Amino acid sequence: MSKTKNQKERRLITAALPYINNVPHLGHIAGSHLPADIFARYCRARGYETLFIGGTDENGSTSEIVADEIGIPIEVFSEKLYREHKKVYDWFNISYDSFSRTSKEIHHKTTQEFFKKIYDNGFITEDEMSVFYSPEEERFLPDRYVKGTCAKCGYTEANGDQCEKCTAILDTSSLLNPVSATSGKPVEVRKVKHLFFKLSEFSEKLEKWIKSQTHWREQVRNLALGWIKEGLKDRCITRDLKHGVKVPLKEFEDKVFYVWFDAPIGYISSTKEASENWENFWKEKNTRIYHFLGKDNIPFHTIFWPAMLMANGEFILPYHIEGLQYLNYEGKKFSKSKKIGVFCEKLPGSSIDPDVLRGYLSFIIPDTGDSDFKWRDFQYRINSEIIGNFGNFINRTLSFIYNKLDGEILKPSVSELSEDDKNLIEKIKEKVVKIEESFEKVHLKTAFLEILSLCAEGNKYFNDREPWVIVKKNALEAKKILYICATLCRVLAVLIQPFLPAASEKIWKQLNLKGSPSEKGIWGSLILEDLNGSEYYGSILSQLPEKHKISKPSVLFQKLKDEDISKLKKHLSDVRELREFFNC
Ligand code: B3M
Ligand code: ZN
Repeated sequence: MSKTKNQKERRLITAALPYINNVPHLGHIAGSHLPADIFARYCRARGYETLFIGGTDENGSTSEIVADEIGIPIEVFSEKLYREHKKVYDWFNISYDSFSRTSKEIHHKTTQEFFKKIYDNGFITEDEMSVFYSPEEERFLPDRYVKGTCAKCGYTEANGDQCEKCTAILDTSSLLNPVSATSGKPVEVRKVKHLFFKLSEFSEKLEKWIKSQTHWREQVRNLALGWIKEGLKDRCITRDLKHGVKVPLKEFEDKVFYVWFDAPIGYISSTKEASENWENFWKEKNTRIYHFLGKDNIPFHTIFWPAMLMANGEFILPYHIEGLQYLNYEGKKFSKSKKIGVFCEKLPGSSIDPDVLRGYLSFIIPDTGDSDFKWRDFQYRINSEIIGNFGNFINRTLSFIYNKLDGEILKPSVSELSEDDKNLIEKIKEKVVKIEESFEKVHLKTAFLEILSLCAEGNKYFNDREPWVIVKKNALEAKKILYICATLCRVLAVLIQPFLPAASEKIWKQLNLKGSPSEKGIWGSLILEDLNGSEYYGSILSQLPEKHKISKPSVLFQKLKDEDISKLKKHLSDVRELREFFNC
Protein backbone atom coordinates (compact mmCIF):
# COMPACT_ATOMS: atom_id res chain seq x y z
CA MET A 1 0.00 0.00 0.00
CA SER A 2 2.64 2.53 0.92
CA LYS A 3 4.48 4.47 -1.70
CA THR A 4 8.05 5.39 -1.03
CA LYS A 5 9.06 7.72 -3.82
CA ASN A 6 12.08 9.98 -3.14
CA GLN A 7 13.19 7.71 -0.36
CA LYS A 8 16.71 7.71 -1.71
CA GLU A 9 16.98 11.45 -1.10
CA ARG A 10 18.72 12.43 2.08
CA ARG A 11 17.93 15.58 4.01
CA LEU A 12 19.98 17.40 6.60
CA ILE A 13 18.06 19.99 8.56
CA THR A 14 19.74 22.55 10.79
CA ALA A 15 18.48 25.22 13.17
CA ALA A 16 20.80 28.17 13.86
CA LEU A 17 23.07 27.42 16.80
CA PRO A 18 21.91 29.76 19.56
CA TYR A 19 24.33 31.87 21.54
CA ILE A 20 23.98 31.01 25.18
CA ASN A 21 24.11 34.43 26.73
CA ASN A 22 20.58 33.89 28.00
CA VAL A 23 17.66 31.44 28.11
CA PRO A 24 15.63 31.42 24.86
CA HIS A 25 12.33 33.23 24.52
CA LEU A 26 9.43 32.32 22.24
CA GLY A 27 10.90 34.39 19.39
CA HIS A 28 13.84 32.00 19.24
CA ILE A 29 11.53 28.99 19.17
CA ALA A 30 9.24 30.36 16.44
CA GLY A 31 12.19 31.81 14.52
CA SER A 32 14.20 28.63 14.00
CA HIS A 33 13.92 25.58 16.30
CA LEU A 34 10.20 24.95 15.81
CA PRO A 35 9.97 25.45 12.03
CA ALA A 36 13.10 23.30 11.61
CA ASP A 37 11.56 20.62 13.81
CA ILE A 38 8.25 20.68 11.94
CA PHE A 39 10.10 20.27 8.67
CA ALA A 40 12.38 17.51 10.02
CA ARG A 41 9.40 15.59 11.37
CA TYR A 42 7.71 15.86 7.98
CA CYS A 43 10.85 14.67 6.17
CA ARG A 44 11.19 11.59 8.36
CA ALA A 45 7.50 10.75 8.01
CA ARG A 46 7.72 11.30 4.24
CA GLY A 47 10.44 8.67 4.09
CA TYR A 48 13.60 10.72 3.48
CA GLU A 49 16.75 9.66 5.27
CA THR A 50 16.76 12.60 7.65
CA LEU A 51 19.07 14.13 10.22
CA PHE A 52 18.08 17.17 12.24
CA ILE A 53 20.98 18.75 14.04
CA GLY A 54 21.73 21.77 16.16
CA GLY A 55 23.70 22.84 19.18
CA THR A 56 24.88 25.81 21.16
CA ASP A 57 27.22 28.49 19.81
CA GLU A 58 29.57 28.91 22.75
CA ASN A 59 32.63 30.60 21.32
CA GLY A 60 33.22 34.28 20.76
CA SER A 61 32.36 36.91 23.27
CA THR A 62 28.56 36.95 23.61
CA SER A 63 28.46 34.54 26.52
CA GLU A 64 31.88 35.56 27.82
CA ILE A 65 30.58 39.08 28.43
CA VAL A 66 27.70 37.83 30.55
CA ALA A 67 29.81 35.26 32.43
CA ASP A 68 32.29 38.07 33.17
CA GLU A 69 29.55 40.35 34.44
CA ILE A 70 28.18 37.65 36.72
CA GLY A 71 31.68 36.76 37.77
CA ILE A 72 31.79 33.02 37.08
CA PRO A 73 34.09 30.91 34.89
CA ILE A 74 32.89 30.68 31.31
CA GLU A 75 32.93 26.84 31.44
CA VAL A 76 30.55 26.76 34.42
CA PHE A 77 28.35 29.38 32.80
CA SER A 78 28.21 27.55 29.45
CA GLU A 79 27.49 24.16 31.00
CA LYS A 80 24.52 25.57 32.92
CA LEU A 81 23.14 27.53 29.97
CA TYR A 82 23.57 24.56 27.63
CA ARG A 83 21.42 22.48 30.00
CA GLU A 84 18.80 25.23 30.27
CA HIS A 85 18.59 25.48 26.47
CA LYS A 86 18.40 21.71 26.07
CA LYS A 87 15.64 21.51 28.69
CA VAL A 88 13.55 24.06 26.81
CA TYR A 89 13.96 22.36 23.42
CA ASP A 90 13.16 18.98 24.98
CA TRP A 91 10.04 20.46 26.56
CA PHE A 92 8.94 21.68 23.14
CA ASN A 93 9.56 18.19 21.73
CA ILE A 94 12.15 19.52 19.28
CA SER A 95 13.37 16.28 17.77
CA TYR A 96 17.09 16.99 17.40
CA ASP A 97 19.11 13.96 16.36
CA SER A 98 22.08 15.75 17.85
CA PHE A 99 22.20 18.92 19.91
CA SER A 100 25.89 19.56 20.29
CA ARG A 101 28.15 22.31 21.62
CA THR A 102 30.83 24.28 19.81
CA SER A 103 32.98 24.01 22.92
CA LYS A 104 33.48 20.29 22.26
CA GLU A 105 36.79 18.85 21.15
CA ILE A 106 35.23 17.38 18.00
CA HIS A 107 34.16 20.86 16.91
CA HIS A 108 37.56 22.42 17.54
CA LYS A 109 39.20 19.68 15.49
CA THR A 110 36.63 19.95 12.68
CA THR A 111 37.08 23.74 12.49
CA GLN A 112 40.87 23.48 12.40
CA GLU A 113 40.75 20.87 9.62
CA PHE A 114 38.25 22.94 7.67
CA PHE A 115 40.51 25.98 8.00
CA LYS A 116 43.65 24.08 6.92
CA LYS A 117 41.94 22.99 3.73
CA ILE A 118 40.92 26.57 2.89
CA TYR A 119 44.43 27.72 3.73
CA ASP A 120 46.02 25.04 1.52
CA ASN A 121 43.64 25.99 -1.26
CA GLY A 122 45.03 29.54 -1.11
CA PHE A 123 42.03 31.45 0.19
CA ILE A 124 43.59 32.87 3.36
CA THR A 125 45.78 35.98 3.51
CA GLU A 126 47.51 37.93 6.23
CA ASP A 127 46.79 41.60 6.68
CA GLU A 128 46.49 44.28 9.25
CA MET A 129 43.15 44.88 10.79
CA SER A 130 41.78 47.76 12.74
CA VAL A 131 40.55 46.58 16.11
CA PHE A 132 39.02 48.26 19.10
CA TYR A 133 41.40 48.87 21.98
CA SER A 134 40.39 49.99 25.42
CA PRO A 135 43.10 52.23 26.93
CA GLU A 136 41.32 52.07 30.24
CA GLU A 137 41.34 48.23 30.43
CA GLU A 138 44.63 47.97 28.49
CA ARG A 139 43.34 45.25 26.16
CA PHE A 140 41.80 44.64 22.76
CA LEU A 141 38.06 44.47 22.92
CA PRO A 142 36.05 41.99 20.88
CA ASP A 143 33.40 43.58 18.64
CA ARG A 144 30.69 42.46 21.00
CA TYR A 145 32.23 44.39 23.88
CA VAL A 146 31.78 47.56 21.89
CA LYS A 147 28.66 49.53 21.11
CA GLY A 148 28.09 52.57 18.95
CA THR A 149 26.09 54.12 16.15
CA CYS A 150 25.41 52.17 12.94
CA ALA A 151 26.83 54.14 10.01
CA LYS A 152 24.18 52.67 7.75
CA CYS A 153 20.94 53.41 9.60
CA GLY A 154 21.97 55.61 12.52
CA TYR A 155 20.79 53.19 15.24
CA THR A 156 22.67 54.30 18.36
CA GLU A 157 22.65 50.97 20.22
CA ALA A 158 24.37 48.91 17.50
CA ASN A 159 26.70 46.08 18.53
CA GLY A 160 30.30 46.19 17.33
CA ASP A 161 29.79 43.38 14.83
CA GLN A 162 26.23 43.84 13.63
CA CYS A 163 23.37 46.31 13.75
CA GLU A 164 20.31 44.62 15.20
CA LYS A 165 18.06 47.16 13.54
CA CYS A 166 19.08 47.05 9.87
CA THR A 167 21.12 43.76 9.99
CA ALA A 168 24.24 45.53 8.54
CA ILE A 169 27.48 43.77 9.42
CA LEU A 170 29.68 46.36 11.08
CA ASP A 171 33.40 46.86 11.69
CA THR A 172 35.66 49.56 13.09
CA SER A 173 34.95 51.80 10.11
CA SER A 174 31.17 51.49 10.16
CA LEU A 175 30.55 51.70 13.91
CA LEU A 176 30.58 55.37 14.83
CA ASN A 177 31.41 56.79 18.29
CA PRO A 178 32.46 53.40 19.69
CA VAL A 179 32.34 52.92 23.46
CA SER A 180 33.05 49.92 25.70
CA ALA A 181 29.81 48.00 26.25
CA THR A 182 30.71 47.33 29.85
CA SER A 183 32.17 50.65 31.02
CA GLY A 184 30.61 53.04 28.51
CA LYS A 185 34.05 54.69 28.08
CA PRO A 186 35.31 55.58 24.57
CA VAL A 187 37.56 53.07 22.83
CA GLU A 188 40.34 53.54 20.25
CA VAL A 189 41.01 51.81 16.98
CA ARG A 190 44.47 50.12 16.54
CA LYS A 191 46.05 48.05 13.77
CA VAL A 192 47.05 44.39 14.37
CA LYS A 193 48.10 41.47 12.10
CA HIS A 194 45.29 39.02 11.42
CA LEU A 195 44.14 36.31 8.99
CA PHE A 196 41.61 37.12 6.28
CA PHE A 197 39.31 34.92 4.24
CA LYS A 198 39.31 35.97 0.56
CA LEU A 199 35.57 36.41 0.36
CA SER A 200 35.88 38.91 -2.50
CA GLU A 201 37.11 36.13 -4.82
CA PHE A 202 33.75 34.36 -4.54
CA SER A 203 31.58 37.25 -5.60
CA GLU A 204 30.79 36.01 -9.12
CA LYS A 205 30.43 32.37 -8.19
CA LEU A 206 28.11 33.28 -5.32
CA GLU A 207 26.00 35.57 -7.48
CA LYS A 208 25.52 32.86 -10.08
CA TRP A 209 24.67 30.31 -7.45
CA ILE A 210 22.21 32.56 -5.59
CA LYS A 211 20.49 33.56 -8.82
CA SER A 212 19.91 29.90 -9.64
CA GLN A 213 18.28 29.23 -6.25
CA THR A 214 14.82 30.05 -7.55
CA HIS A 215 13.20 27.92 -4.84
CA TRP A 216 14.38 30.31 -2.09
CA ARG A 217 11.97 32.90 -0.80
CA GLU A 218 12.21 36.17 -2.75
CA GLN A 219 13.12 38.18 0.36
CA VAL A 220 16.07 35.90 1.19
CA ARG A 221 17.40 35.84 -2.36
CA ASN A 222 17.07 39.60 -2.76
CA LEU A 223 18.81 40.28 0.52
CA ALA A 224 21.69 38.01 -0.52
CA LEU A 225 21.98 39.58 -3.97
CA GLY A 226 21.89 43.02 -2.36
CA TRP A 227 24.99 42.12 -0.31
CA ILE A 228 26.82 41.02 -3.42
CA LYS A 229 25.88 44.19 -5.25
CA GLU A 230 27.32 46.27 -2.44
CA GLY A 231 30.63 44.46 -3.01
CA LEU A 232 32.15 41.69 -0.92
CA LYS A 233 35.25 42.48 1.11
CA ASP A 234 37.76 39.96 2.44
CA ARG A 235 36.86 39.17 6.02
CA CYS A 236 39.04 38.91 9.07
CA ILE A 237 38.56 35.47 10.62
CA THR A 238 40.81 35.69 13.69
CA ARG A 239 40.47 37.47 17.02
CA ASP A 240 42.72 38.33 19.97
CA LEU A 241 40.65 36.44 22.51
CA LYS A 242 41.29 33.52 24.85
CA HIS A 243 37.94 31.82 24.50
CA GLY A 244 37.35 29.99 21.22
CA VAL A 245 38.91 27.65 18.67
CA LYS A 246 42.69 28.09 18.46
CA VAL A 247 44.17 29.03 15.09
CA PRO A 248 46.47 26.17 13.95
CA LEU A 249 49.03 28.35 12.19
CA LYS A 250 52.50 29.56 13.18
CA GLU A 251 52.55 33.11 14.56
CA PHE A 252 48.79 33.00 15.06
CA GLU A 253 48.63 30.35 17.80
CA ASP A 254 47.64 32.94 20.40
CA LYS A 255 44.54 33.90 18.47
CA VAL A 256 41.17 32.21 18.11
CA PHE A 257 38.79 32.07 15.17
CA TYR A 258 36.11 34.68 14.73
CA VAL A 259 32.88 33.13 16.02
CA TRP A 260 31.09 33.35 12.68
CA PHE A 261 33.92 31.35 11.12
CA ASP A 262 33.60 28.41 13.49
CA ALA A 263 29.84 28.50 14.22
CA PRO A 264 28.53 27.21 10.85
CA ILE A 265 31.22 24.52 10.87
CA GLY A 266 29.36 23.48 14.03
CA TYR A 267 26.70 22.05 11.72
CA ILE A 268 29.29 19.58 10.43
CA SER A 269 30.60 18.75 13.91
CA SER A 270 27.07 18.16 15.17
CA THR A 271 26.33 15.88 12.21
CA LYS A 272 29.45 13.88 13.08
CA GLU A 273 27.99 13.34 16.54
CA ALA A 274 24.63 12.32 15.12
CA SER A 275 25.78 9.67 12.69
CA GLU A 276 28.82 7.71 11.64
CA ASN A 277 27.51 8.19 8.09
CA TRP A 278 27.85 11.96 8.48
CA GLU A 279 29.78 12.28 5.24
CA ASN A 280 26.74 11.15 3.24
CA PHE A 281 24.94 14.23 4.54
CA TRP A 282 27.70 16.64 3.56
CA LYS A 283 29.30 15.19 0.49
CA GLU A 284 26.67 13.31 -1.51
CA LYS A 285 24.84 15.05 -4.35
CA ASN A 286 21.50 13.47 -3.48
CA THR A 287 21.48 15.19 -0.09
CA ARG A 288 19.61 18.42 0.44
CA ILE A 289 20.70 20.69 3.28
CA TYR A 290 18.05 22.99 4.78
CA HIS A 291 19.19 25.79 7.11
CA PHE A 292 16.60 27.47 9.35
CA LEU A 293 17.62 30.79 10.92
CA GLY A 294 16.58 34.29 11.92
CA LYS A 295 16.82 37.17 9.46
CA ASP A 296 19.94 38.68 11.06
CA ASN A 297 21.73 35.42 10.21
CA ILE A 298 20.79 35.50 6.51
CA PRO A 299 24.02 37.14 5.19
CA PHE A 300 26.14 34.58 7.00
CA HIS A 301 24.20 31.63 5.58
CA THR A 302 23.71 32.91 2.03
CA ILE A 303 27.15 34.48 1.50
CA PHE A 304 29.83 33.85 4.08
CA TRP A 305 29.13 30.15 4.79
CA PRO A 306 28.58 29.07 1.16
CA ALA A 307 31.82 30.88 0.22
CA MET A 308 33.63 29.00 3.00
CA LEU A 309 32.22 25.75 1.61
CA MET A 310 33.27 26.70 -1.93
CA ALA A 311 36.77 27.53 -0.70
CA ASN A 312 37.04 24.23 1.12
CA GLY A 313 35.75 22.24 -1.82
CA GLU A 314 34.92 19.00 0.01
CA PHE A 315 31.30 19.71 0.81
CA ILE A 316 28.02 20.30 -0.98
CA LEU A 317 26.30 23.70 -0.78
CA PRO A 318 23.05 24.25 1.13
CA TYR A 319 19.88 23.62 -0.84
CA HIS A 320 17.51 25.88 1.07
CA ILE A 321 17.97 28.85 3.40
CA GLU A 322 14.84 29.48 5.40
CA GLY A 323 15.49 32.96 6.76
CA LEU A 324 12.75 33.76 9.22
CA GLN A 325 11.60 37.20 10.26
CA TYR A 326 11.07 38.31 13.87
CA LEU A 327 8.35 37.38 16.31
CA ASN A 328 7.18 40.29 18.44
CA TYR A 329 5.19 40.22 21.64
CA GLU A 330 1.95 42.20 21.75
CA GLY A 331 3.40 44.61 19.16
CA LYS A 332 6.70 45.11 20.99
CA LYS A 333 10.16 43.58 20.87
CA PHE A 334 10.85 40.78 23.35
CA SER A 335 12.91 42.16 26.21
CA LYS A 336 13.87 40.14 29.23
CA SER A 337 15.07 43.12 31.22
CA LYS A 338 11.74 44.89 30.66
CA LYS A 339 9.87 41.61 31.19
CA ILE A 340 8.19 41.94 27.81
CA GLY A 341 7.52 38.51 26.32
CA VAL A 342 7.16 34.85 27.08
CA PHE A 343 10.37 33.42 28.46
CA CYS A 344 10.93 29.75 28.09
CA GLU A 345 12.66 28.97 31.36
CA LYS A 346 9.27 28.91 33.12
CA LEU A 347 7.60 26.64 30.57
CA PRO A 348 8.81 23.25 31.87
CA GLY A 349 7.19 23.92 35.26
CA SER A 350 3.98 25.46 33.92
CA SER A 351 0.54 23.98 33.30
CA ILE A 352 0.63 24.65 29.57
CA ASP A 353 0.59 21.76 27.10
CA PRO A 354 3.61 21.98 24.76
CA ASP A 355 1.39 21.06 21.79
CA VAL A 356 -0.90 24.00 22.53
CA LEU A 357 2.03 26.39 22.31
CA ARG A 358 3.41 24.60 19.24
CA GLY A 359 -0.05 24.89 17.70
CA TYR A 360 -0.32 28.62 18.25
CA LEU A 361 3.25 29.28 17.10
CA SER A 362 2.49 27.31 13.94
CA PHE A 363 -0.16 29.91 13.07
CA ILE A 364 2.29 32.76 13.52
CA ILE A 365 5.60 31.42 12.15
CA PRO A 366 7.23 34.66 10.92
CA ASP A 367 7.98 33.28 7.44
CA THR A 368 7.04 36.11 5.09
CA GLY A 369 7.09 38.99 7.56
CA ASP A 370 7.38 39.79 11.26
CA SER A 371 4.53 38.39 13.32
CA ASP A 372 3.08 38.95 16.73
CA PHE A 373 2.39 36.77 19.77
CA LYS A 374 -0.86 38.05 21.27
CA TRP A 375 -2.51 36.40 24.27
CA ARG A 376 -6.07 37.13 23.00
CA ASP A 377 -5.24 35.68 19.63
CA PHE A 378 -3.57 32.70 21.34
CA GLN A 379 -6.72 31.96 23.34
CA TYR A 380 -8.98 32.46 20.33
CA ARG A 381 -6.99 30.30 17.91
CA ILE A 382 -6.51 27.48 20.38
CA ASN A 383 -10.14 27.42 21.46
CA SER A 384 -11.67 27.88 18.02
CA GLU A 385 -9.24 26.11 15.67
CA ILE A 386 -7.15 23.62 17.61
CA ILE A 387 -9.95 22.60 19.98
CA GLY A 388 -13.18 23.72 18.26
CA ASN A 389 -12.24 22.38 14.85
CA PHE A 390 -9.42 19.82 15.13
CA GLY A 391 -9.96 18.40 18.63
CA ASN A 392 -13.70 18.45 18.11
CA PHE A 393 -13.62 16.30 14.99
CA ILE A 394 -11.32 13.72 16.57
CA ASN A 395 -13.22 13.62 19.83
CA ARG A 396 -16.74 13.54 18.42
CA THR A 397 -15.71 10.68 16.08
CA LEU A 398 -14.00 8.59 18.73
CA SER A 399 -16.61 9.27 21.44
CA PHE A 400 -19.42 8.35 19.07
CA ILE A 401 -17.73 5.07 18.16
CA TYR A 402 -16.99 4.27 21.79
CA ASN A 403 -20.32 5.30 23.32
CA LYS A 404 -22.81 4.46 20.57
CA LEU A 405 -21.20 1.67 18.57
CA ASP A 406 -19.54 -0.44 21.28
CA GLY A 407 -16.20 0.96 20.13
CA GLU A 408 -16.47 -0.82 16.79
CA ILE A 409 -16.28 0.29 13.15
CA LEU A 410 -16.74 -1.66 9.90
CA LYS A 411 -15.20 -1.01 6.54
CA PRO A 412 -17.76 -0.15 3.82
CA SER A 413 -17.28 -1.68 0.38
CA VAL A 414 -16.61 0.77 -2.46
CA SER A 415 -20.06 0.08 -3.97
CA GLU A 416 -21.71 1.13 -0.71
CA LEU A 417 -20.16 4.60 -0.70
CA SER A 418 -22.57 7.53 -0.94
CA GLU A 419 -21.82 10.79 -2.78
CA ASP A 420 -20.98 12.46 0.54
CA ASP A 421 -18.57 9.65 1.38
CA LYS A 422 -16.86 9.90 -1.99
CA ASN A 423 -16.63 13.68 -1.75
CA LEU A 424 -14.88 13.50 1.59
CA ILE A 425 -12.48 10.82 0.37
CA GLU A 426 -11.68 12.93 -2.71
CA LYS A 427 -11.08 15.94 -0.44
CA ILE A 428 -8.50 13.91 1.47
CA LYS A 429 -6.63 13.25 -1.78
CA GLU A 430 -6.77 16.87 -2.88
CA LYS A 431 -5.60 18.17 0.50
CA VAL A 432 -2.80 15.63 0.93
CA VAL A 433 -1.37 16.72 -2.43
CA LYS A 434 -1.58 20.41 -1.43
CA ILE A 435 -0.11 19.78 2.02
CA GLU A 436 2.78 17.80 0.61
CA GLU A 437 3.49 20.52 -1.96
CA SER A 438 3.51 23.16 0.77
CA PHE A 439 5.88 21.13 2.92
CA GLU A 440 8.23 20.62 -0.02
CA LYS A 441 8.37 24.39 -0.51
CA VAL A 442 8.87 24.82 3.27
CA HIS A 443 5.61 26.75 3.41
CA LEU A 444 4.82 25.32 6.81
CA LYS A 445 2.08 27.73 7.83
CA THR A 446 0.20 26.97 4.62
CA ALA A 447 0.51 23.23 5.26
CA PHE A 448 -0.86 23.72 8.76
CA LEU A 449 -3.86 25.76 7.57
CA GLU A 450 -4.63 23.15 4.89
CA ILE A 451 -4.65 20.40 7.51
CA LEU A 452 -7.11 22.40 9.58
CA SER A 453 -9.29 22.99 6.56
CA LEU A 454 -9.37 19.22 5.93
CA CYS A 455 -10.53 18.89 9.50
CA ALA A 456 -13.34 21.34 8.83
CA GLU A 457 -14.37 19.10 5.91
CA GLY A 458 -14.53 16.22 8.38
CA ASN A 459 -16.78 18.21 10.71
CA LYS A 460 -19.05 19.15 7.82
CA TYR A 461 -19.26 15.50 6.75
CA PHE A 462 -20.14 14.43 10.29
CA ASN A 463 -22.90 17.05 10.46
CA ASP A 464 -24.27 16.19 7.01
CA ARG A 465 -24.29 12.42 7.57
CA GLU A 466 -26.01 12.73 10.96
CA PRO A 467 -24.79 9.40 12.35
CA TRP A 468 -26.74 10.11 15.57
CA VAL A 469 -29.97 9.77 13.54
CA ILE A 470 -28.82 6.77 11.49
CA VAL A 471 -27.61 4.76 14.49
CA LYS A 472 -31.17 4.56 15.80
CA LYS A 473 -32.33 2.69 12.67
CA ASN A 474 -29.23 1.03 11.33
CA ALA A 475 -26.20 0.54 13.57
CA LEU A 476 -24.35 -1.26 10.79
CA GLU A 477 -24.56 1.73 8.50
CA ALA A 478 -23.44 4.03 11.33
CA LYS A 479 -20.39 1.82 11.87
CA LYS A 480 -19.49 2.29 8.22
CA ILE A 481 -19.90 6.08 8.32
CA LEU A 482 -17.76 6.20 11.41
CA TYR A 483 -15.20 4.00 9.69
CA ILE A 484 -14.76 6.81 7.19
CA CYS A 485 -14.50 9.36 10.00
CA ALA A 486 -11.94 7.20 11.82
CA THR A 487 -9.96 6.88 8.59
CA LEU A 488 -9.84 10.66 8.43
CA CYS A 489 -8.70 10.70 12.08
CA ARG A 490 -5.79 8.46 11.10
CA VAL A 491 -4.97 10.66 8.10
CA LEU A 492 -5.10 13.76 10.30
CA ALA A 493 -2.89 12.15 12.95
CA VAL A 494 -0.23 11.54 10.31
CA LEU A 495 -0.57 15.00 8.76
CA ILE A 496 -0.58 16.93 12.04
CA GLN A 497 2.29 14.96 13.60
CA PRO A 498 5.00 17.47 12.57
CA PHE A 499 3.06 20.28 14.29
CA LEU A 500 1.40 18.56 17.26
CA PRO A 501 3.44 15.39 17.89
CA ALA A 502 2.01 14.52 21.31
CA ALA A 503 -1.63 14.98 20.24
CA SER A 504 -0.94 12.89 17.16
CA GLU A 505 0.39 10.02 19.33
CA LYS A 506 -2.70 10.27 21.55
CA ILE A 507 -5.01 9.97 18.54
CA TRP A 508 -3.04 6.93 17.39
CA LYS A 509 -3.43 5.23 20.76
CA GLN A 510 -7.12 6.08 21.00
CA LEU A 511 -7.60 4.66 17.50
CA ASN A 512 -5.91 1.54 18.87
CA LEU A 513 -3.35 1.38 16.07
CA LYS A 514 0.02 -0.32 16.08
CA GLY A 515 3.27 1.60 15.57
CA SER A 516 3.40 5.38 15.63
CA PRO A 517 2.27 8.31 13.46
CA SER A 518 5.87 9.51 13.34
CA GLU A 519 7.28 6.30 11.85
CA LYS A 520 9.69 6.81 8.97
CA GLY A 521 7.83 6.71 5.67
CA ILE A 522 4.33 6.65 7.20
CA TRP A 523 3.20 9.30 4.71
CA GLY A 524 3.48 6.65 2.02
CA SER A 525 0.05 5.39 3.07
CA LEU A 526 -1.46 8.80 2.19
CA ILE A 527 0.29 9.44 -1.11
CA LEU A 528 -2.19 7.89 -3.48
CA GLU A 529 -2.50 10.58 -6.12
CA ASP A 530 -1.74 8.15 -8.96
CA LEU A 531 -4.84 6.09 -8.12
CA ASN A 532 -8.33 7.05 -9.25
CA GLY A 533 -11.95 6.12 -8.62
CA SER A 534 -12.61 2.77 -6.95
CA GLU A 535 -8.96 1.91 -6.76
CA TYR A 536 -8.24 5.08 -4.80
CA TYR A 537 -11.30 4.68 -2.54
CA GLY A 538 -10.31 1.09 -1.81
CA SER A 539 -6.76 2.09 -0.99
CA ILE A 540 -7.54 5.02 1.28
CA LEU A 541 -10.04 2.85 3.17
CA SER A 542 -7.43 0.14 3.76
CA GLN A 543 -5.57 2.06 6.41
CA LEU A 544 -7.61 0.57 9.23
CA PRO A 545 -8.48 -3.13 9.73
CA GLU A 546 -11.86 -4.09 8.18
CA LYS A 547 -13.45 -4.65 11.55
CA HIS A 548 -11.78 -2.62 14.20
CA LYS A 549 -12.22 -1.74 17.84
CA ILE A 550 -10.86 1.53 19.16
CA SER A 551 -9.62 2.30 22.69
CA LYS A 552 -11.31 4.53 25.23
CA PRO A 553 -11.14 8.11 23.97
CA SER A 554 -10.35 11.22 26.00
CA VAL A 555 -10.23 14.89 25.03
CA LEU A 556 -6.98 16.02 23.46
CA PHE A 557 -6.84 19.56 24.85
CA GLN A 558 -8.39 21.64 27.63
CA LYS A 559 -10.16 24.87 26.65
CA LEU A 560 -8.31 28.02 27.66
CA LYS A 561 -10.40 30.13 30.03
CA ASP A 562 -9.77 33.82 30.70
CA GLU A 563 -8.31 33.02 34.11
CA ASP A 564 -5.97 30.42 32.60
CA ILE A 565 -4.61 33.08 30.30
CA SER A 566 -4.05 35.62 33.08
CA LYS A 567 -2.29 33.00 35.20
CA LEU A 568 -0.07 31.87 32.34
CA LYS A 569 0.76 35.42 31.35
CA LYS A 570 1.89 36.25 34.86
CA HIS A 571 3.76 33.00 35.41
CA LEU A 572 5.66 33.03 32.12
CA SER A 573 6.79 36.64 32.12
CA ASP A 574 7.93 36.62 35.75
CA VAL A 575 11.50 35.58 35.07
CA ARG A 576 14.70 35.58 37.02
CA GLU A 577 17.75 37.64 36.22
CA LEU A 578 20.41 35.43 34.74
CA ARG A 579 22.66 35.91 37.77
CA GLU A 580 19.97 34.34 39.98
CA PHE A 581 20.50 31.08 38.08
CA PHE A 582 23.92 31.02 39.66
CA ASN A 583 22.80 32.29 43.06
CA CYS A 584 25.03 35.34 42.82
N1 B3M B 1 24.77 32.13 17.18
C1 B3M B 1 23.52 33.91 16.08
C2 B3M B 1 22.27 33.70 16.84
O1 B3M B 1 22.23 33.00 17.86
C3 B3M B 1 24.43 32.74 15.93
C4 B3M B 1 23.94 31.75 14.93
C5 B3M B 1 24.99 30.81 14.49
S1 B3M B 1 24.39 29.72 13.28
C6 B3M B 1 25.74 28.97 12.66
O2 B3M B 1 21.29 34.30 16.42
ZN1 ZN C 1 21.82 49.79 11.19
